[in-house]
Amino acid sequence: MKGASMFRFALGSLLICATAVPALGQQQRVDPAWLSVDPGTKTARFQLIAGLTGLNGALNFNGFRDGQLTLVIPVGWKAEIAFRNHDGMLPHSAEVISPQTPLPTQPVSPAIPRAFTLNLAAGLPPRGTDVIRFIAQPPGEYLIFCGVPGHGAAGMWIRLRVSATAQAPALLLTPSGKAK
Ligand SMILES: [Cu+2]
Repeated sequence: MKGASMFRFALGSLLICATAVPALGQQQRVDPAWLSVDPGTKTARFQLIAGLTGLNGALNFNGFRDGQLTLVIPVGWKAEIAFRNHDGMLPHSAEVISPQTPLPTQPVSPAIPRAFTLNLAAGLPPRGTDVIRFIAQPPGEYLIFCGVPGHGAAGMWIRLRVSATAQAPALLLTPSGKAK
């Protein structure tokens, strides 16, 4: 009797492991090539790839949704974000906005001057590109958000931290969650 319940316990643990492993396997990895850093000119160059994978019906940046990826840039550095639409179907765009709940369903004023792509609402078509350049300031938490109506609110956003303490730009995995 005792042995049987122990066996069931062991079996239960095995089943949990068996289901957990594929879920972890699907976790998008950070590609170090996405971020390049020029300390001399204090420039952070980031490849922002809309619809990199099929996650969330391709409503993702670099394979991440709902804030699962955070781009950290030290305050005062130059940000150069090369946006590319990898989604073969839908248009996408990107803008830096303040964290807010609920998330807007249309483009809003960017939280940092010049931190937005062309055609925010209509989006850039498949294979479309744009480079946005801005100075990372003031310090704080921001979202990099797709402005095509409904996309950002459906999870198409990652985080940007303009940091007063970080010494260098970085890409961090962060828990998915509410914008604010
Ligand atoms: Cu989009």
